Amino acid sequence: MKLNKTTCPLDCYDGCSIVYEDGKLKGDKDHLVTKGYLCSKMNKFLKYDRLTSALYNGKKIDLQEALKVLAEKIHQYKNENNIFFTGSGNLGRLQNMPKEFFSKFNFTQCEGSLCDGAGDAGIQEGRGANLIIPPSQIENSEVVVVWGRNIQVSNSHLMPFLKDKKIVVIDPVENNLAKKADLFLKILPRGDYYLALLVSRILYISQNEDTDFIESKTNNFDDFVELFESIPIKKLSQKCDIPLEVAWEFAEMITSKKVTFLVGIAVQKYFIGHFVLRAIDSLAAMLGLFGREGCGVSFLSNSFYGFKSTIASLPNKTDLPTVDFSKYSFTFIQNSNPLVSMPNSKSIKEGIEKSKFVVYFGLYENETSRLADLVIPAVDFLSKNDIRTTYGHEFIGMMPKLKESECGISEYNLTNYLMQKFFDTNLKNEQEYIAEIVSSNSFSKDGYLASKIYEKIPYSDGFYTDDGKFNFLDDFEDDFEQDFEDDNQYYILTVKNKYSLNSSFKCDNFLYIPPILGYNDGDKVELTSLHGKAEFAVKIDKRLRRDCFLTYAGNAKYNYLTPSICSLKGTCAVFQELKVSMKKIIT
Ligand SMILES: Nc1nc2c(c(=O)[nH]1)N[C@H]1C(S)=C(S)[C@@H](COP(=O)(O)OP(=O)(O)OC[C@H]3O[C@@H](n4cnc5c(=O)[nH]c(N)nc54)[C@H](O)[C@@H]3O)O[C@H]1N2
Ligand SMILES: Nc1nc2c(c(=O)[nH]1)N[C@H]1C(S)=C(S)[C@@H](COP(=O)(O)OP(=O)(O)OC[C@H]3O[C@@H](n4cnc5c(=O)[nH]c(N)nc54)[C@H](O)[C@@H]3O)O[C@H]1N2
Ligand code: SF4
Ligand SMILES: [Mo]
Repeated sequence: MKLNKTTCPLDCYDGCSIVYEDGKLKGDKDHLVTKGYLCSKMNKFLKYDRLTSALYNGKKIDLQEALKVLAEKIHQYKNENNIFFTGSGNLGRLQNMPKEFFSKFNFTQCEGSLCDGAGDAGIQEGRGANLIIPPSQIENSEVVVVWGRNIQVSNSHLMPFLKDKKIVVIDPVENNLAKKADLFLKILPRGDYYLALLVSRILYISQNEDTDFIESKTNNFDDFVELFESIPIKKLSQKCDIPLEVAWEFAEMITSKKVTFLVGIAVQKYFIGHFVLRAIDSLAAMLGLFGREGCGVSFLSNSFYGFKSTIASLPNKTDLPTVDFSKYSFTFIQNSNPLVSMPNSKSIKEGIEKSKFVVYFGLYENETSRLADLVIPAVDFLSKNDIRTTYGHEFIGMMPKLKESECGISEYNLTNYLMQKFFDTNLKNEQEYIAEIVSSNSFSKDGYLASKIYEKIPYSDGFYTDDGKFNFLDDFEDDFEQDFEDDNQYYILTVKNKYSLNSSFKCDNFLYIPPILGYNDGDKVELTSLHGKAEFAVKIDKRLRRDCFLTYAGNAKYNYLTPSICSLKGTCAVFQELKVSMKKIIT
């Protein structure tokens, strides 16, 4: 790799390879997947306003002073309950570096996910390990089913790989890809589990299942059949709001073809999220779609699968989606904006306010940094050494240091400062941490490093379960609807936006509603859920179903409506496990 190449650090499927030249970021034309172009966020990355100074009680202080305050406060609270909270603003593995220090002081870390944990848990139950289909394999598919993933916005570098395929889109929103698709299923939000069962049932009725694959490579098929036969077919159709004839058409399109299902996080932002991925996997397994060229189900992978790192983890754990900051005396928040990105913002705000001393370590001023006692600016990915993997393709991204930074400090240097101050010792060299990750699980592919797991077609040697076989879904429970009996109740979506990356960059705070409700752009409304209230300005959006509203991730109000609970499996936040009622605010 040339020395001026690096990788986009942002939490995104694409993990773009970047060339840094003459102070500018450009796409790397040699990279097989990301092919020489960057998205608008990365093109403007160097222009966004940054934290330029450390702050203590709201006043600017010198970085060295800030580090001294940090050390004093750790010393002061070292025998109390303390937490290290980190997010995904930068996906570099060395973001974990401070754990090397905090592990020596009994700090707590969060376990679980704000993102893909529920789906990941479902996939692991069926397949034993959550692997993607590499884009080079997607290229060999005949039919691509885009299921709750907004490819053009959240995963745009995959678009060229979908050329000339039959496209099916399953989404409550008629986005641009849906408009051009061969088949569009405008599904009821949270209906994906039922659709997967409905289509499985149709395939079974029409005897289109792959009996050889089922017999030799799977367990529990009979239980799966019993499960989808236990719900009347009409009810399955109602629960996803997809007419039977459309479901038949979909079943026909995916029979005896090379089919890839590209599944996004939206289908699993629910309490039953793990069941949804298991049901989609079971549908695919019925068709024998695993371990074959151009076939399979690709969700967000566990991209670190097979890799090893010796960076410490912390002795105490708490569930991420429901973390209660008020329990901790010293709170260290890094690489995240929990006040906007965590569910139930009201309780997060109260918790952070109650914690005795809060440090914010990040790149940008934001809702969370404004609540912190001490703010420490980080340096960006160009000014530190790191490495990342990504959940959208098999390549590893090296992120060497390419320039000095005028302000801020890296996670490695901050940790090293604390190690010296408290223990008079140094961390091992950062290149050693990186080298051990690389050597644990990589191979050379087209001039780049890739995860060894993808040397072969995923699952071509069997599944990663105890007996090497796929486990069909065999049980299910769901009592969501019983909480919502009156009609003034709408589903509400929170989806990714082109111009923001979660709560970073240019966020959109509008509430999008369907035209049929008779509102106008700019009207002010109050939404109420079982968990909270929030006010929004409205925009009319013709792409929406009549029973469904939409907001974008990073909307500063949305999480005032969401529940502080974890998914049934996978310890995942459930950002769409709610319905809302709407009231116009008369001014
Ligand atoms: N530009 C941009 N790209 C990003 C991000 C970003 O913030 N901005 N964030 C990154 C991150 S952290 C992640 S996790 C990924 C996630 O990216 P995606 O997996 O694409 O997830 P979402 O944007 O949440 O939703 C995708 C689609 O699902 C639809 N949808 C919503 N609810 C349902 C449902 O119940 N069923 C079905 N079938 N569809 C539904 C939405 O309308 C939307 O079109 O994107 C990454 N890429
Ligand atoms: N309403 C709603 N909430 C959501 C979602 C949603 O769709 N809707 N999506 C969820 C998902 S999928 C995810 S992944 C999470 C993401 O949630 P977060 O991980 O909180 O991500 P961001 O909100 O983008 O905040 C990232 C912060 O990291 C900091 N940062 C960036 N680079 C660096 C660095 O190199 N070093 C340090 N120290 N800091 C850095 C920046 O200051 C930035 O403010 O949000 C979840 N929350
Ligand atoms: S945010 Fe995603 S699409 Fe944009 S440059 Fe980074 S990896 Fe590529
Ligand atoms: Mo995410």
